[in-house]
Amino acid sequence: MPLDAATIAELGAYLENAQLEARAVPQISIAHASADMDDGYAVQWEIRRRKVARGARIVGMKAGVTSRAKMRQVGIDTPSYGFLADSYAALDGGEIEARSLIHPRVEPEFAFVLKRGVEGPGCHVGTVLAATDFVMPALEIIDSRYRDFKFDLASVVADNSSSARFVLGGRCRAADDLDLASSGLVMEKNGEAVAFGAGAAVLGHPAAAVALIANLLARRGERLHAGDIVLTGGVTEATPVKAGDHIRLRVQDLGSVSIRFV
Ligand code: 0L1
Ligand code: MG
Repeated sequence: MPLDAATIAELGAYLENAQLEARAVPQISIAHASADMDDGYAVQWEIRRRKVARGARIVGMKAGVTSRAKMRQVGIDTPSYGFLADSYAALDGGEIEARSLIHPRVEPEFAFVLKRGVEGPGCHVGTVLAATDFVMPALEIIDSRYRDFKFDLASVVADNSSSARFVLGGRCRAADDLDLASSGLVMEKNGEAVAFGAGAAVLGHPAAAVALIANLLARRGERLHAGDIVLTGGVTEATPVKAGDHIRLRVQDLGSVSIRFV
């Protein structure tokens, strides 16, 4: 039986407060063992509703767990989505206060910016490429609100797929100018290369992650919109960071993007 409306509201407040106070909490499935992925999305949309009611703008979406490396790291093999609020954006070459987060990790990603809305079901790589304005390199900073980064599918979906911050940078390029599946990337932490990969690690092609989000959104009668930023998910496993760390991502043909944790 799905979680009732009062429980969804309570869990939305529980997880959003944990985020705002940078405080780790037990995963929701401990108290709600029957919670499934749909319950998780109901809680995520409640968190989104709370933020929008307080004036937040939703600037796009993220795909989570779209590469084998990420699936192995978190022990979940079902991709998911989360939303990006305006306050999650950090400037390329800028700083993020580590103490505003619980236990941040950074992932190398591609960002698509859409010029047209994209709607499922039946959305595919071609639909996405035709609707894409440009592609950029992106760093996603994830921060599970759960103790020790431990969760199951329902819990992580409820927690907005660990969404916390993101940084866009480098060059904006038309997607059809690039062979994104073959695009290589290197992520450096404090000048040392810590992660290597190529676009194909993300569901065969990063645009497939955008299509996946559109198809999942369709189940709720929702869609991606013109102007949305869409992060396609970590190409490699996520790297833990702390105050003092500097991360730079270099992507073939797309330049670099960096952030410092202070
Ligand atoms: O962006 C991601 O792939 C994260 C999704 C949630 C799982 C995690 O926190 O690593
Ligand atoms: Mg990610």
